[in-house]
Amino acid sequence: MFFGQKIHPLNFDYADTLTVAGDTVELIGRGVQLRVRCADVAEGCLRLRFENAQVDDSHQYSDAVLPEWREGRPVIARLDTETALFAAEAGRVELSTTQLRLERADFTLATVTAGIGCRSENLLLNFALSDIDGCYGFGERTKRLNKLGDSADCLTVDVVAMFRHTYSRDDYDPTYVAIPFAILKTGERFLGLFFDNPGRAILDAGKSQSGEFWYQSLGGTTDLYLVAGPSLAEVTRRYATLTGRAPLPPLWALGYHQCRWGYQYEAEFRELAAQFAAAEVPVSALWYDIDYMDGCRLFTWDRVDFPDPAALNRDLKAVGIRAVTIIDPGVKREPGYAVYDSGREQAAFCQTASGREYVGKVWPGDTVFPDFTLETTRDWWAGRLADFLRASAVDGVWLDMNDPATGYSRTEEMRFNHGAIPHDRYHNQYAHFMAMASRQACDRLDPEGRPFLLTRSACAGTQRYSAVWTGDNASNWKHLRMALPCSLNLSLSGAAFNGPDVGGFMDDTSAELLVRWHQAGCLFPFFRNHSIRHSRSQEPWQFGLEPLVAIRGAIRSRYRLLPYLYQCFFAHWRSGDPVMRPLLYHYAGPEYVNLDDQYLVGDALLVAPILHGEGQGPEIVRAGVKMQERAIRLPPGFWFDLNRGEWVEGGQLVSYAAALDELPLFVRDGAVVPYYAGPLHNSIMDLSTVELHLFCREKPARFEYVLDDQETRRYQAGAYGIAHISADSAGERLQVEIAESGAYPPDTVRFIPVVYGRPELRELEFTVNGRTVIRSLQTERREWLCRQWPVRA
Ligand code: MIG
Repeated sequence: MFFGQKIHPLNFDYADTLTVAGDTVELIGRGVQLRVRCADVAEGCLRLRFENAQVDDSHQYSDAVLPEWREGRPVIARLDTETALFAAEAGRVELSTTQLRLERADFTLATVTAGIGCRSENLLLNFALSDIDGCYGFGERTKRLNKLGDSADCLTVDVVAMFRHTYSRDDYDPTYVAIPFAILKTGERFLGLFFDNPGRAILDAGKSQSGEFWYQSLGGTTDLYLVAGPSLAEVTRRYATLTGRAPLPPLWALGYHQCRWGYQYEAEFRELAAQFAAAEVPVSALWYDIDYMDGCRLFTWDRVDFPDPAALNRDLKAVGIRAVTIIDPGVKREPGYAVYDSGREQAAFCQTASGREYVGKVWPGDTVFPDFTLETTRDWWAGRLADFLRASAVDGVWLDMNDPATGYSRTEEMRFNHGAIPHDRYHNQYAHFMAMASRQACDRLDPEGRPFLLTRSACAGTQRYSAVWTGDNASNWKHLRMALPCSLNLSLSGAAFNGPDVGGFMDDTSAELLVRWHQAGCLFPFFRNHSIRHSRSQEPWQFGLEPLVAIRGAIRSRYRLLPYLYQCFFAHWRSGDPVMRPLLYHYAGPEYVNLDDQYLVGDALLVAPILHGEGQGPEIVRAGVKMQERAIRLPPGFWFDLNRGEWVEGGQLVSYAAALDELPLFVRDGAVVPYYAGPLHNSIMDLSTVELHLFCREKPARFEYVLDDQETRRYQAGAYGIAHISADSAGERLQVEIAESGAYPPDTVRFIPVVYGRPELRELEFTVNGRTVIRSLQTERREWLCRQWPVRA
């Protein structure tokens, strides 16, 4: 089957009889023998299991759903004339021979008349899209935020290697990540459909047939989870409950990362650290791409280029720069090479149907692939990887080529469990199990600390083990533009910790593109500059002073806002709310349905980057300065423009012109933004003093600031506290109260208020854990994006 092709609904077979026995409904017809069962899983979440008798193995291979929800409470089916009824807690399901109907107080969804079909081992679920006016999720995708009228092939692929001709386009499909999750919207009510089947599947939201939503699986057992809203936030949170949330990363991983394919010598890394220092640009990690290895052999270093990697990495760490190395799954097939030999001894590698080691061809030449689905292999891998990380003082793991990429060697020959399990059962989950095994390595290395892993490929649930980057993009404006909806949908699909290659990976970037990409990307959950070998270098200083100043401004803004970002990650871990959100996450109205050229970070920051270059869109010249112009949708209420230092009234589309060093960035009225005001020393950041930027024009502000050690996993055992912050103003006085509670020693963080209020505010009453200080508000000047404007502290 080619990409983009679907199975015509008329090529499916449909049932004509239905029987009910206990919790099982059976649909039978020519070419159809389908068992359907229903279970209440979690609150607001029910599962319909579709077992097609023509699939020779009905085992559910997916690891997406957390173990605690896998069983569920079976719901007994009742027959009512021709229709089977499941009265589940999370909704009422009606099933006839060819039709499915779900009813909840807040959402009704039904298939079309011929809505459930089978075709050998394929399954079709065909929902009527009546009243549906938006569709989101779909994992990592190109194109726009709203997937109505779009389709997705859920098959993980090394995109550029397989489809060279697509690489600079912005409409290719598939991608590196497969998450068959769709969020449907009708009016202001949402419902999630998670088609849990790790095999290849197609989601088609009215592209091939308008008014119809097709789910087509190409094999295996499908569990359809209905994930209740009614709000988008509730759907997203419930999906995160079901499949897991990203654990907290170490603080350094939220900083700026510098990567490039082609960094090759120890001296280059030392030079980079010096250049960052000279340019006064903070950087939290330097990355080693494949060139560090000895002939691309895993867990080795080229000892000519890197005589003492551990010493190098320790030196970097001493100045606050962490080291991350790329780790590919492919092991060089070379008798005598210890990793190969020991893996072979353990029967750790994937095999063909007849039990030969499956061989692919990737960077090291002939390559074998660990079968990460086996616990024994994960154990072996974790040991090897942990030893490597320890010996070379590496802090983070970058998992690439795990789609899996096998070169010219046909991937389907790669089977699992010693050749017993066909490839497609685990194809989309290859990276997932690799990430699981690699996280295990980090756990061994440091059972107390927080690992940082980044993966290219992923499926539903992989967020439990690793962050995701969106793969090989290109240095062009279309790809910059596309990065926003792509990361937004990925965020709605559970992968909260994600981001693109900033600056663009392939082709040569330009000064302007590099600047705008840093501005657009500096508040994404993951922020890394990366480029392909032989392309134009794109470190922040590569294009001279003016671009450097602008890029530095964006990067420094991120560091200033790091405490806020950290809180967003903590909030994600607690509630499942993504870090990066489309506006429709918080605002109701048709104007937000397709809005994807601006985004929110948490619920307070609105980022509306410039996404076009000179000569490509509206621009003006003001006082001799060239500016790019765009429209910004500001939701109702007041917004503080952090770029210009002034309040703007929302509820309107504003036109905004931004010079090269300007990023349109707004904070909503009623927000508290924790801010780091100390010295910028790469990843070294002391958060024992935090400024609280209080945006209180008309609205009271509320915030829960989580207090924890920012380093260990003790938070998972509840070792954190919460500082409940409230700010209310009356007349000339602003009253700020902080009350700490929970399992963290009180008064360990010193909070300093910084007020953005109405002009008539004169006095601040500041109470921390019952102690009150009253003082008058004075004006001071502050740096933000390298601009100066007054605030009151
Ligand atoms: O075939 O390691 O997406 O980030 O620089 C290319 C080299 C392999 C693909 C990754 C890219 C990385 C590159 N890798």
